[in-house]
Amino acid sequence: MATIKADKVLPLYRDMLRIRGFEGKATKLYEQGVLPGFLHSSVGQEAVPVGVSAHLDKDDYITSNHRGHGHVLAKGMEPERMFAELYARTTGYNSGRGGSMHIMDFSLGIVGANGIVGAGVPIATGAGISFQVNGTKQVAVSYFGDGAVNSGAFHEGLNLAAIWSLPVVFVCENNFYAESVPQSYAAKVGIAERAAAYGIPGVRVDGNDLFAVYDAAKAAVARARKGEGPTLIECQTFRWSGHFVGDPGVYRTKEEVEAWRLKDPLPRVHSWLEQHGVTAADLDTMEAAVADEMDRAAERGAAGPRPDPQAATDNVYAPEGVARA
Ligand SMILES: Cc1ncc(C[n+]2csc(CCOP(=O)(O)OP(=O)(O)O)c2C)c(N)n1
Ligand SMILES: [Mg+2]
Repeated sequence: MATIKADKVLPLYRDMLRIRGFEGKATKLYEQGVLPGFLHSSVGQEAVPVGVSAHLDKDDYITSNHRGHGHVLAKGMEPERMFAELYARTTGYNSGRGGSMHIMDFSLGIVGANGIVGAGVPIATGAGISFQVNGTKQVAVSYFGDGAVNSGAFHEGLNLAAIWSLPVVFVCENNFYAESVPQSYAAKVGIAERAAAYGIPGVRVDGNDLFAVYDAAKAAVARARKGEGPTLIECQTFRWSGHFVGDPGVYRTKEEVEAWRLKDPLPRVHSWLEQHGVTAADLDTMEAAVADEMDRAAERGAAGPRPDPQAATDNVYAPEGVARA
């Protein structure tokens, strides 16, 4: 039974629509060849960051991974500056230097997406140490995939957070594949079960069910804020696209992908809202407004200036005269 109140669900549905809208627009632009780099779409996984971020304040931190557009949108990033970043424009969140996989904004508590699988896990643990030392009530969330749980960084990050009861929530988006490798091939034990090895709670939820994610995250964030330590949440979900946009995805059957598309997280919330008094017309209006927002954001994002090639090494080397420790 979901603990969420009806008036809180509408903005969460909007957040899910915005993630889907952003990914859809970015995918189109990438396929047209106008966005540089690689693009990893999170379509199909929208319920996870929205259900988690519902419990986070602006000064809480998140670490993200290569499939992170949803994580950062749900934490408060604006699509226009995100598109500018994807277009490598100076008006992007990181002056066009980070791109999709290294986008960050400290003022929003987004301390980094990360292209290195598993690398965000100990960064969140480190944030947890700083919150504990400074005596704040902040919480750090680390989002990572099923591919990250077999990395050393995952083990070290969870173990340290566990022994020091750090305020961290570890959120695994188990979409059953790491590139082409099925999760069942990569490990003999389940993901939530691993929490027992660290002596912390581990829960497995339907990651396509906003309410299930919301409830699990609520408990985990509350526990972290009370100083009771970390939780591992395994959210079972699926990415509809290939690993990256353009991946032919020969390692999955059409039937498997289709079965997961039928478990689309968005219509579930749509039906719930209709059952709780929101009209289909209002939802249509919201959907159209989000589509329009993404079109405008992409257009404005693309309009920013390109970086000056002369500035390529700015922020790479310390200025002359700065003493080295
Ligand atoms: C340390 C490291 N090893 C390998 C890679 C190459 N790589 C990029 S994404 C990826 C798969 C990640 O899978 P998962 O963590 O399940 O996330 P998903 O793509 O499914 O969201 C791999 C192996 C990398 N970026 N970093
Ligand atoms: Mg995966």
